[in-house]
Amino acid sequence: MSAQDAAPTILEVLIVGAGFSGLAMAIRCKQAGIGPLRVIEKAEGIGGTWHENTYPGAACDVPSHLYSLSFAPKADWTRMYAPQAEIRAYLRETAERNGLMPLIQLKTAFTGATWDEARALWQVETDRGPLTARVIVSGMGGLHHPAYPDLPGRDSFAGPAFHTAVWDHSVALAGKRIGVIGTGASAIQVVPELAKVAAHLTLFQRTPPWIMPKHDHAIAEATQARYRRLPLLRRIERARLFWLHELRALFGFTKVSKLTKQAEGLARHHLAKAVKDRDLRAKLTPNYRLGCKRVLISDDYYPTLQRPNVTLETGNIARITESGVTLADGTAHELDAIVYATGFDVTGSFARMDLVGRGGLRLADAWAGGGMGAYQGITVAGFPNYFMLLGPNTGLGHNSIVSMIEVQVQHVLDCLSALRRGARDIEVRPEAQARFLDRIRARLADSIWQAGGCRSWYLDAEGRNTTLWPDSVMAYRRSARRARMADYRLG
Ligand code: N01
Repeated sequence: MSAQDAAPTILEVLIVGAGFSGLAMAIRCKQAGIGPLRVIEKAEGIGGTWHENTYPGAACDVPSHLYSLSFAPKADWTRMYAPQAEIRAYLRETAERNGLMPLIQLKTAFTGATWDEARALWQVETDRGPLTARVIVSGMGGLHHPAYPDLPGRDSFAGPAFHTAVWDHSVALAGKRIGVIGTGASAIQVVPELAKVAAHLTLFQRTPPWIMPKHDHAIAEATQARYRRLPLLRRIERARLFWLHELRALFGFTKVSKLTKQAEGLARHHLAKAVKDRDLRAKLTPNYRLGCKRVLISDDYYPTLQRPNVTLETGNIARITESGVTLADGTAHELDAIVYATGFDVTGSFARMDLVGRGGLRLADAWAGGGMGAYQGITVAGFPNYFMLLGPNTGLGHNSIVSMIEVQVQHVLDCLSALRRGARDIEVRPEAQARFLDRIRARLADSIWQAGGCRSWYLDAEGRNTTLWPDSVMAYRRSARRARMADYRLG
């Protein structure tokens, strides 16, 4: 029976999104015997970002054994950095193994929800009809609404043009003149793959990224077998990787420091080793502090830019035309296809949710003055029984996001326990939220994202960082893993 057929009248917990965070929450709820439970997912498959981002070369830039759920281990990751298809398969297998499939309703987009004070329930709107739930847990994340550049003439291009996050697999790009706009994490993965098949690839760079070596490699079958036989070994490997990444935050990489200079030296060395041509190297050298944008890792990006069929274009794009891209200086690049590797509308994707809480308060209005913000990045005063996984200020620049998700899942479970003990609703106290936000905003004031001389999706239109956690994962664990009931009001 499908989730729709089995529709209970009132769900105890509605989880939105069947990616890493939604699945983690569902597994933990199921293990705790919480129900009726439902997961709705707008896509036609499981995996969230790993279902949607299918561009050639898509892979994770966090090591596989770290980028997986601690309570759903996988011994046989085939590479140090897993390719997209393997992560998507892992998430599907995890859902199946934990009996989640009957609870997941695909092709169902959450469009909004209104708090019904009299019944202490959320009236939820989806594009497949309404639902009623006592608790909503959002596992939507922020990186799922593709951002397209606001360039004149964008619709006039005659050939195929699409975003990395919505790859059009019906378009054969082999032998074509391809233009790629953007040089972020998605671009540096897709460009080497496209360059292998393109007649010519022109990469339009506005800002060069800082890039470190990746050292990706296959994990030998003997190692996989050892991890299968000896789970303790795999756990040690995971812990080793965690601390290796965590050290960056513990040593102050969230600030401009002496270490920033040293890391920049390493990245420059990587560039100098890979690119001998002085002019090309100059174009690829960032003019802002390392860490201000996401630090990228790649072994094949710099070599790709030196292929005879690749051009790195650093001139400003003036417009898109019917036949390609024209620069501000008048240079015209004739193209057969354009790939937008231009990232995501993060702030917009949260604001787009039509969430109406207590007393008719809209989430967009609650955030209108100071920008997005939530207690522990998880819940907002005025929105009882509503929790976010990977909400504001809980993204990471230095470690696996999965470790943040696991902290948040535990926090939400604590809140759900309070409801199970008889409370009608649970809502964070405004003063606790204000204290939390003051604390992290003070830490963010001189962070590298603000002081590093760059702009990125980490910052909102007013230049506030409402996306990243300004400290280590361990600090977040201490702050958020257990829900302090003194910070909550139980109704
Ligand atoms: O997007 P981005 P992304 N004209 O926003 C350029 C995650 N991720 O999809 O730097 C010209 O980083 C823009 O230029 P600039 C990860 O969290 C993870 O690559 O603003 N260029 C930039 O170069 C990551 O941080 C993995 O000057 C324009 C690029 O487009 C996040 O997703 C893999 C432009 C956008 O880069 C987003 O990464 C992939 C314009 N008008 C992604 N507008 C993993 O491996 C934008 N740009 C886990």
